[in-house]
Amino acid sequence: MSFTLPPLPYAYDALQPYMSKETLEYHHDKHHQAYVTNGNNLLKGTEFEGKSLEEIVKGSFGKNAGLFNNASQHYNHLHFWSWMKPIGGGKIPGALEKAIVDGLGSVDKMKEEFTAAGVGQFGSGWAWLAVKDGKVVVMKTPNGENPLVHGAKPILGCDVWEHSYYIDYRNRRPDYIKAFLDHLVNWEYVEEMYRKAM
Ligand code: MN3
Repeated sequence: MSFTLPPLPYAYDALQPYMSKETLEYHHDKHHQAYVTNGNNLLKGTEFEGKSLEEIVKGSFGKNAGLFNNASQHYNHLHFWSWMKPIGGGKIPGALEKAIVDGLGSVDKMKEEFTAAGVGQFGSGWAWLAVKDGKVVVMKTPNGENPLVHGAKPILGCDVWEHSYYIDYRNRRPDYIKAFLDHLVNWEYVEEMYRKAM
């Protein structure tokens, strides 16, 4: 299997004003494309050829840093585009909301912890909601790492690399994460991943 870059699931200008056309053009067409191109080059001739993306991410972690970084970022970004939608945020589907309340106390508490994780990730990385030991937890990871390599399953991730927000928010990462949670998250897709993770 080789990596391919699917088109965005919405128009480049569909997430405005919270995420601009320019950000999505750079982030999807340049950054994500680079992970796909580099990942395919690094995959050639390795034991991971023919494996699924998830198997490549888990198997290359700690063994083949170049391949891992690109494969993991490909995985993260594939989901990241679907974790957002036009007029997102809003009501969280019931079963997922219950799991969030069970794991983290309340929806407000979840948003607070998720924001703190994203703001507190020094340098590049991701803030996550993940399922670990049957519970919804908040995590943060550096660079391209994701919960899959830390014994958990990601159900929502926010890219806090500067390329994800600098054009629209400059240095205001907290404002970007707030806009992501309040106006961009596709909670139906989060719930779909939650169901698969349980
Ligand atoms: Mn990115």
